[in-house]
Amino acid sequence: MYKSGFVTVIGRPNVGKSTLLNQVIGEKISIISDKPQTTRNKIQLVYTEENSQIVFLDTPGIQMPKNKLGEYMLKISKSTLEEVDVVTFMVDNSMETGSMDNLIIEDLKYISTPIVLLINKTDKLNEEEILQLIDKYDKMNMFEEIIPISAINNTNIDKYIEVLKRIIPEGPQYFPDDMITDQPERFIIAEIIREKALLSLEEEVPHGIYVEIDGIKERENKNIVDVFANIYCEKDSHKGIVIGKNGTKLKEIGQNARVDIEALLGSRVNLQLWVKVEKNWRERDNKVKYFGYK
Ligand SMILES: Nc1nc2c(ncn2[C@@H]2O[C@H](COP(=O)(O)OP(=O)(O)OP(=O)(O)O)[C@@H](O)[C@H]2O)c(=O)[nH]1
Ligand SMILES: [Mg+2]
Repeated sequence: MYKSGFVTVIGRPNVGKSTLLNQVIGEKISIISDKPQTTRNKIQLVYTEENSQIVFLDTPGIQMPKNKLGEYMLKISKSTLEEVDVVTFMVDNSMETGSMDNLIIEDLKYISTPIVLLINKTDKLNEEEILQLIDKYDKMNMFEEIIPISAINNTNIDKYIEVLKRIIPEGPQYFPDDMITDQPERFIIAEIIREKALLSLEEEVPHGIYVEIDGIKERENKNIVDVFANIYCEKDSHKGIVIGKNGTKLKEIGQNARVDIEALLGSRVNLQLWVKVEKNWRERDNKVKYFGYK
């Protein structure tokens, strides 16, 4: 009997959803950073075994929207809840349930989809604290399973997969064995560049970044690929910050991104980055849509 199903992973920004899913599929597809709201789209990540296939949906962290981009992100995170076979709700190691977590929990009470709770970042907790947290969530009586994990250390992820394989229904293999994501190479390359920008930039600048791939060209007879990309920011003043003194910031972003893109493509890469300004694009519905968030 072949089993298959769709599993969405939701939770506050920064709890570790993308870290978990990269760990599960064993490749870095979803970008990760220590800044909230790293993931902006719904990304499918496919996990295939001999007798089962699980299609995971990585989603943007749920928070109160502050602009049009935020509204879009909230909508896609919530829209998956009723469409999937299992909802995974992830919280982190905080001993207090925050107000955003409480709002998500309220929403989850009204769905009929089975919910698995993952308590992540247990590498930061002792045994006693882990048991306390499990007990607290267990009393809510709404989770099919509660699993303490550490996404970064790969702790208990196998248990999570076992639980999912038990819950998902009999079904077909949706995607071929070797397919791990629905996202095109072009998207992953843009995301790698955005991740490196998140890594290198501080404060409000990284959240207003959008990366557009202008072209990917393989040079004839040479194992080298030219990648042309534009980094958009929201303000003129941000442009200077992204470029940095004597172009050092942009160079750092480019060098870090190139290493990852080379690993992804399996060839040498010549990466050309340009910085442009698209004033307050996150506030503008048509711009948010134009950039592909729809
Ligand atoms: N200590 C610890 N840190 C973790 C663990 N998992 C993830 N992190 C860190 O938490 C931060 C956020 O990780 P992400 O995977 O980007 O979180 P996310 O939930 O996808 O965030 P959004 O996309 O913004 O919603 C990163 O700095 C990770 O390295 C873990 O198990 N333990
Ligand atoms: Mg993420």
